[in-house]
Amino acid sequence: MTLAYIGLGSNLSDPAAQIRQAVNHIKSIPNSQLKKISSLYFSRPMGPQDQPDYMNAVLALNTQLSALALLDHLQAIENNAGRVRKENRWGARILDLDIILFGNETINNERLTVPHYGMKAREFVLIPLAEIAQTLLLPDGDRVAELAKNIATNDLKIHSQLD
Ligand code: A4P
Ligand code: MG
Repeated sequence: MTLAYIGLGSNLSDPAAQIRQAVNHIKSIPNSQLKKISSLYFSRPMGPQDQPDYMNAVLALNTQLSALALLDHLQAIENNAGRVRKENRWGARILDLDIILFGNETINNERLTVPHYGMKAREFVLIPLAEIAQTLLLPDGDRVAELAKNIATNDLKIHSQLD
């Protein structure tokens, strides 16, 4: 069993509903159990500013799957939500599901970089993650609670509860 942390983001087609629906789909990933889920957060776009605001959340999933098998399930959920992959980096999306952490593993292959490459610079990842994992350490020893305390909030706000 591995405890994986998954970041959820949406800024199109009723983002709050997209995140809630994605949580339900994640609950039915085989050989896995949802352990914890953060609040749903309202967040300002990182990257191009000419796009709608986001909803973000982070959840903890206990899984017997490999990291790549988990990624396959998450990408199927993104595709079923109607996600269209575009060239523009950091652009608007119906649903983005990222593997933030996979146990204490460091993974670098053509499909996966774990820990997620942007996690330490993203308030919409660190703050929800710290909400559900106060004592968590990253593979490099950094303390999530400390990183979350020191990042600018950039207007990040709790919108509602997901559980
Ligand atoms: N991939 C590599 N590592 C991972 C990982 N840890 N988890 C690969 C998931 N996928 C990973 O993903 C492209 C490829 O990355 C996948 O095929 C997978 O093999 P993608 O989901 O198609 O691309 P992306 O997520 O659009 O990447 P991009 O454009 O770099 O976006 P980011 O970095 O994810 O940022 N502002 C706010 N407030 N909230 C947000 O959630 N999100 C973005 C997107 C921009 N601004 C935002 C937010
Ligand atoms: Mg992604």
